Amino acid sequence: MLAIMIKATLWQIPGSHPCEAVHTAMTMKGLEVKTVDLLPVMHKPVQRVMFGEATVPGVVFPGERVVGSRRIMKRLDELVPQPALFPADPEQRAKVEAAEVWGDDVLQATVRRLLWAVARHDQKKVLTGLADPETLPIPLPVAMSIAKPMVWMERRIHGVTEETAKTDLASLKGLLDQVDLLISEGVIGGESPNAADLQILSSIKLLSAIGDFHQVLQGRPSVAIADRVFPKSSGDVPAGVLPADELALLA
Ligand SMILES: N[C@@H](CCC(=O)N[C@@H](CS)C(=O)NCC(=O)O)C(=O)O
Repeated sequence: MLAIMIKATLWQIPGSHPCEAVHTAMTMKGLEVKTVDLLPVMHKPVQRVMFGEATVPGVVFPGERVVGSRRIMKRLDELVPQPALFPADPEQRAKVEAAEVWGDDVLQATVRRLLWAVARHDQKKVLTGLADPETLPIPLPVAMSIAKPMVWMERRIHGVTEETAKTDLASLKGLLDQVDLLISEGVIGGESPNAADLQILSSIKLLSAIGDFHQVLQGRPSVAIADRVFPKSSGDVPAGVLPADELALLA
């Protein structure tokens, strides 16, 4: 039988964890993927016009536009059932869906706030370490010239304050323990990544790009699985951006 390849365009911020999750899911499903690469902050008006919501990822499928990583994962499974992103068994499916919701609402959001919290100490070091010149929509020196207002705006958009930075740093170990628990229970970490794997491990992969998080991540099974599911580098921000009092909160 002749398989028809579905063409779809992912509107993304390169390196954004939910965008990486969706990109990997689209590739797993064998879609022909094009990307439109946007800059943080500037993506908001673009996405609002394109998708009616101001966030990435958004996907243009033939004849329809879907925004939000969870909605996109569900739609992908309807359009191309194999390999499945959700288990057929209802009990297993419920567990994967619950883990996916936690991965989106709690882990993804915390990792995003942490990223901008770390960046507030050294915008250039963090953004240079995360940027991939191949997918950056503008030349790196131009991006660096607007790094400070960009990080300030992102902190405002996501409500990153001195208080949230401290609370999030102190909560990270517990969140990573929760990921380890999901692996030990077999909800994530199986042979073929499910929607919860993609949602959760894309956050772990982004965290692992930041040197100051290496110690709290060290030896965790989630790091090796994230590297398997997302083999491409997520960047390299040298350790030493966080001041000692904030680093201590990770212990
Ligand atoms: N949790 C949602 C939203 C993702 C999200 O917040 N993406 C960030 C970039 S990583 C964004 O677009 N932020 C802009 C905003 O919140 O207005 C999803 O997984 O699709």
